[in-house]
Amino acid sequence: MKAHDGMYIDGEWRPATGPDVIEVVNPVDEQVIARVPAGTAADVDHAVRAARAALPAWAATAPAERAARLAALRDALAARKDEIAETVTAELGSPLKFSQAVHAGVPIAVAGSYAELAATHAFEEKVGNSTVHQEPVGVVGAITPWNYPLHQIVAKVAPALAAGCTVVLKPAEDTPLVAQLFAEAVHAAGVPAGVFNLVTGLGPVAGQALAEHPGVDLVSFTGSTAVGRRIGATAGAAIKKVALELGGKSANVILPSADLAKAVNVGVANVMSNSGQTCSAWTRMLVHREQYDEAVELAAEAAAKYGERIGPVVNAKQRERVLGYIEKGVAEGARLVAGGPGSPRERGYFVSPTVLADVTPEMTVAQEEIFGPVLSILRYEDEEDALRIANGTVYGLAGAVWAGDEAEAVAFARRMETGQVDINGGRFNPLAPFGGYKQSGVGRELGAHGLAEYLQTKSLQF
Ligand code: TXE
Repeated sequence: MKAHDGMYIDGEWRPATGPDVIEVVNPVDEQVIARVPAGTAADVDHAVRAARAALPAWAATAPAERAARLAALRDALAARKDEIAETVTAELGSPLKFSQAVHAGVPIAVAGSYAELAATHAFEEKVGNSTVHQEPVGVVGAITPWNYPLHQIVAKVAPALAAGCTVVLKPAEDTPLVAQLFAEAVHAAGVPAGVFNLVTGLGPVAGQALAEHPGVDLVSFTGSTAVGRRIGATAGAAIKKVALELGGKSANVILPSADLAKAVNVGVANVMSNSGQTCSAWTRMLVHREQYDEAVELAAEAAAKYGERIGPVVNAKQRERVLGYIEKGVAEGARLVAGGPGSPRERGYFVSPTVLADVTPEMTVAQEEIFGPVLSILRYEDEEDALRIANGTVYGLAGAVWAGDEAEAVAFARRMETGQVDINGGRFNPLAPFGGYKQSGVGRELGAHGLAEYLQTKSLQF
């Protein structure tokens, strides 16, 4: 695939300062499909300087002008929707239909939502004898993962631009191609030079340099808890703002009054989608003991149907990690009812859609994020027990509740320690804030709450 051999800095593609490259591998056939430059601390420094230089003018633009640029960005992405889908399919391995609907469709919708929010948000309001101004935080360092590669970028860059911030993006090393395409779309949208900058590179090199750069005012990170903890500590020491979107171990609570077959089928689909590489995936299904055996049977059938329909996981390391968790689950006493740790194909980083039954709350597979197509089904005695299990991990990112009566589901959802809950299935809403309770993170993405992360307030008293 075609790739730029430089960094997008100050409105142009500039040669990288170092000789190192990153090989982009197609996870379906393990072939190298492109090479992109591995950025150095010097590249990061150039990008941060460009973003700082562009900040005063961009921060001073009228919100309507920023809204117009974001609308142009949405249109530029929409015009290249097929290319986005093909690029994500090539570097992430997801089926093309899914790439079109989700990997391309969702970020286009999110970009559009910020075009509207930039136009309608009250950046200034009167409070008694004061006016309160919302001003951009400054230069944003955005570090994104590979699982929803374009969505993760847009969910940070669009609100940052809407707020009047400038940005340096360090995308995941596994999926840099769609990030380069995004930079082209930003350029086509007429966003001024320096407002958005892209440095491809390795996490511990370019990512760390960006997180530690004194010219960055806010670090927005999505990825592993281990790296997030480090970035949070670095930001804390520098008294720098930070937004962290980390892992999850979300509960799918099926109350006895629910439509069991529907809840199980949608629950399985939710976990297998994107080969399980979704931080908000409902990886723990909680079923009442009297419905447990039926639910396990339904889930095993549903998972078996996925067979060849899901793509591989992103790389060999993730595959080993996921298979290791399946083995550990079985070793700790879980019962394998679908899939397993074997290789479904000779080539590619595939993992069979896997269902583990008889999982108990203290097992590793019920506590740690697996990030693969693996569902754990747990048994509960009564509602209080279900709530204890649902809230019994260090995470709190998402979840689901199913009940015959919506009000019953809502009452349960309100007691869950988690940032987002789908009621009887739910539907994606690009305006709904997304983010974690507990160790799932700090801050929110999407909608007005996502915009607020990139704003700071100043009050003038009269
Ligand atoms: O994440 P990393 P990995 C979880 C998931 C997965 C695990 C490992 O459980 O199995 O994390 O994935 C950059 N300083 N999630 O290893 O390393 C890196 O280059 C600064 C959950 O891929 O955290 C990439 O751009 N940056 C998740 C980004 O951090 C650093 C999505 C994420 O990579 C860095 C992905 C450093 N020292 C993984 N080291 C979610 N919440 O959606 C790495 N990076």
